[in-house]
Amino acid sequence: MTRAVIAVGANLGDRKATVTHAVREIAELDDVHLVAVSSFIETPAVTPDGVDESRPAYLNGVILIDTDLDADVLLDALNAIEDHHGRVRTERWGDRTLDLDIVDFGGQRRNTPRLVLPHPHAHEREFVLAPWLEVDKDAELSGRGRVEFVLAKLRGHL
Ligand code: A4P
Ligand code: MG
Repeated sequence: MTRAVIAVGANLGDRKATVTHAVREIAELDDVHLVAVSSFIETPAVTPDGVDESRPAYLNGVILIDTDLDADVLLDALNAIEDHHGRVRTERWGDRTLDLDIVDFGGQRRNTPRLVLPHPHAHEREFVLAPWLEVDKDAELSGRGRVEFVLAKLRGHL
């Protein structure tokens, strides 16, 4: 059994309905047990060029699961849920009805074209770290340390 952290984001359509359905669909996957769901917060869109207030804002949150699936099988299942919500991949970091990223998978490190673990941008994203910390006070980001401190550093408190 592996504890995994999944970041959920949506910035198009009925965002609240989409994230609610997505969480339910993940919870209903075989070999997945839903452990916790964070609050969902409204966050300005981040693009490779920085924050872009002209784009629709995101609703972001994090869920914790325990799973017997391998990380790449879990990713397939998450991609299928994204597709089912009408996600169309056009531009990188573009607007999307639903984005499901594996932030952490039992602390594993992986660097393949399909799957990078932990998620390469997790440490620089308050909209990932804050909800994660909310559901796990002892959260650790592999290679970066305690999420509490990574978040404090990001906020300029350390
Ligand atoms: N992939 C590799 N590692 C992972 C992983 N750990 N979890 C691959 C999920 N997918 C992973 O992703 C491209 C490919 O990444 C996938 O095919 C998968 O095999 P994608 O979802 O198709 O494209 P993307 O999401 O546009 O690209 P990328 O680089 O994954 O972007 P991010 O990091 O997902 O960022 N602003 C706010 N406020 N809130 C957001 O949630 N999200 C993004 C997307 C940009 N700006 C945002 C937010
Ligand atoms: Mg993604």
